Amino acid sequence: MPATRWAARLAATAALVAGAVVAIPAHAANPIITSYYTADPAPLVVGNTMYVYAGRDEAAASGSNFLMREWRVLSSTDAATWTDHGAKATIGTFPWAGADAWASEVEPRGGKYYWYTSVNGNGAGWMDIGVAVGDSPLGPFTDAKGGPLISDSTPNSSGLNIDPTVFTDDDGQAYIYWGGYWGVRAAKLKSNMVELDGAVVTPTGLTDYWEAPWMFKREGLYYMVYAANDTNGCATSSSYACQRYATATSPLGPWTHRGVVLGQVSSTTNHAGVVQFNGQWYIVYHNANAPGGGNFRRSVAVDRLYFNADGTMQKVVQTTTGPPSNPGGGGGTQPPSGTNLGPSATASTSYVSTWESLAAVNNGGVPTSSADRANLAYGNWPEQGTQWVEYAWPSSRSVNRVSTYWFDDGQGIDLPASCRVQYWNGSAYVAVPGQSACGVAGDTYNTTTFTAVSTTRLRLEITSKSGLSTGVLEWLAFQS
Ligand code: FUB
Repeated sequence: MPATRWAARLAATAALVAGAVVAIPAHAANPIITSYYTADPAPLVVGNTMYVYAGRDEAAASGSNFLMREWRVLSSTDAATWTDHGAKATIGTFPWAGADAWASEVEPRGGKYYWYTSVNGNGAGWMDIGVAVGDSPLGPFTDAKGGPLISDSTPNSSGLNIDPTVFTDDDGQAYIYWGGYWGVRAAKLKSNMVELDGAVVTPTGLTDYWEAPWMFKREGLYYMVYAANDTNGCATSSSYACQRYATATSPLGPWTHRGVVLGQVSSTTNHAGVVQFNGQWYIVYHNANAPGGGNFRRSVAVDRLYFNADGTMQKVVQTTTGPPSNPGGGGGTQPPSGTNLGPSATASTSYVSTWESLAAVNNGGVPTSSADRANLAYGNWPEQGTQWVEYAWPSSRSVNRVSTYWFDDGQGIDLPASCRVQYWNGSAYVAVPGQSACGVAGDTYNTTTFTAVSTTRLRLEITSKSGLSTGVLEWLAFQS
């Protein structure tokens, strides 16, 4: 957030509105809740539920600074319809703190949920990182430490100790990144989640970092999404911000900047979290779009996030509708489980219609029907007969199963008559050995199994019905 707005510190607030609130169904649109103002969302998926932890903006319409005293929780089982669980932590959760319930994030470990918060600790300096702990995603949460986890007295801490993001790697090591005023910092966390493990480091490569980091991992690659406020492709003025992102092959970097994933929003601040839920990727962020909203009266929004085949992210399309309902375990066919090598492959085809997109086949979309173009569609109209799509990897992959969700636009593109799977054996394309039937059913995943092949190229050969063309919404290729 722009430095000019940090000048005035808020008076300590006392009256805290704690916890138990009956769940209230919210509506399916952006912002996801408009009965009060919410900011700094942090999504967390537990089972079939996405929780969003968010601060509450209570500034008056004429307010010129933040008034934030509590953190709220919302949840959804379809990413479209939200339930408000009320305030599950407040400044009072931290007896040593006095004001400013700023950005937070919850990280699970060992059946407990650790809620890392930015809060004014009444000590030297201004903001600290606190941590509360609860036995469920909805708490109840209590102070886990009796004092700040990170403060101005932490060696090499940020110029402003706010905006924690906590990430746990596959080996169980947890990391915390945080910091405002262009000062990003990182450290390992001990397995107790309430102590730093070793020195605070200053990560490199997070170009134009301003604040609000969010870390996640996808297909072996680490991602850091963060707010920047430069005017070099990010925001129209440094009073506003965008979300840039960087990737790394190890959790403490070095990072490689990749570009802007979320453009400027209608509030000056820009704060986001990224999560995979029911097979699709979402970005949860805030703007000023609720009625009466503003820079200190922000509201949380959710939109779909798409990855390209090379792992880069497409720039988010900010909507007022929010994503379509994507329920888990009902209402839609879930993709088969396993390690899908499709997104890491380069796709090619014998033909793609200019208005369709080959990127559809491996962009990780989860169609709700064969007519669902929400995640793009590959089609080869007006070509007929046998066409193909292919995946290529830079080195051999061992594959023993594919699953295809066919596209049917009810016009010139129909379900195919037949299909078969081939691979490059080093000198020719040949049928994969022992393949089971290549299914052509609509509105579902058609899975074909075969004896594992080690190859750099896998091909799906598709033969149309007479007089029709064919298409694919998603093609999954599973590591054996
Ligand atoms: O909500 C207060 C502060 O504004 C957050 O900590 C920053 O990330 C920015 O969104």
